[in-house]
Amino acid sequence: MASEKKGLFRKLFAGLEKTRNSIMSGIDSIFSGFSAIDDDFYEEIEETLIMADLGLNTTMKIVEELRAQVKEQKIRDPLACRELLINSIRQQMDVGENAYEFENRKSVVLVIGVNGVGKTTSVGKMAGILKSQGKRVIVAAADTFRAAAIEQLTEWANRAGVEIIAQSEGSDPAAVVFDAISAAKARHADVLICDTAGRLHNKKNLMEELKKINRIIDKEYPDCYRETLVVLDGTTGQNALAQARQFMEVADITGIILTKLDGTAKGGIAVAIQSELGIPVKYIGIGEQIDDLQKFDADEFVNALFQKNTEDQEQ
Ligand SMILES: Nc1nc2c(ncn2[C@@H]2O[C@H](COP(=O)(O)OP(=O)(O)OP(=O)(O)O)[C@@H](O)[C@H]2O)c(=O)[nH]1
Ligand SMILES: [Mg+2]
Repeated sequence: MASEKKGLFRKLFAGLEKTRNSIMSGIDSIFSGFSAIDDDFYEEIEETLIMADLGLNTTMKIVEELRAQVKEQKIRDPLACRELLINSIRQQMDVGENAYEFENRKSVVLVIGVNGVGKTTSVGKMAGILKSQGKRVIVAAADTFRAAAIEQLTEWANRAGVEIIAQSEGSDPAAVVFDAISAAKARHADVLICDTAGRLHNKKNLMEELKKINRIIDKEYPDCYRETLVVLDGTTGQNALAQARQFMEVADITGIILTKLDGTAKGGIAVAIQSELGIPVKYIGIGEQIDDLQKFDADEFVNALFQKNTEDQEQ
């Protein structure tokens, strides 16, 4: 168990390399480059955090907290601020409850998000994780927009070793969900995960479709535990935050899946999402393989961001 945990951390650490390099090189040069804690020092820190996509509001909160701590503890040496800064970032990420209740209930997980963010991939990976925990999982191909989308999910279902419910291209997504719910009930599935389309002509259509799917679930499976996850592409930085806000307007979002953190220096967006939206990031994608999805742990995330070398990891 301990070694499995270590392995997961090593992967997270590797996945966050670009973000870490961008934040760390900036932060460390500030800590070593300043001999006194003054306004310039704080400004440099602000700039570095904003560059790493923590966002303006979150950065301001973090630096405010840092200033307060420095004053309270009468700290004079910039180097002594390093731990304080890390703790302040950690604090901003705390959204309290970060539950995975759906794993232990009869549940329906709706996976939504705009075009190309990694919905289908994440559905596949999540199915794989749950299946390996011994759960009975069904995935629903409710993205009926393109035949390729159904094929893609079928491949993922095979990889994960789970059942898939699909209809033909162009059929009504809500009808697919209806079928999938019947199957989930008949086969006593633990978790039903629904992939959806991100490629509708406009926002209104997309939102109408989500509403319709939600109505079907409420009506046909009223006692199931509901989870609605928005997938956001980490490489899009602040844009991801804007997308999350739009989905919050039309659906009860219970969590975020933040993907493609392996390819970006903008991983700080995870901090901004938790701090500014108050919605937990539940999973992060750190690669394209089936085991490249991790449950998100804010502490580990901050550790992986701020640890410098692999020796530190072994502790
Ligand atoms: N590097 C990396 N690539 C990812 C990750 N998640 C998804 N991808 C890639 O992103 C691309 C789009 O992923 P999809 O799962 O098809 O995205 P989608 O949201 O379902 O896209 P549409 O159905 O077209 O809206 C694929 O090439 C995936 O392999 C990740 O965590 N890391
Ligand atoms: Mg898709």
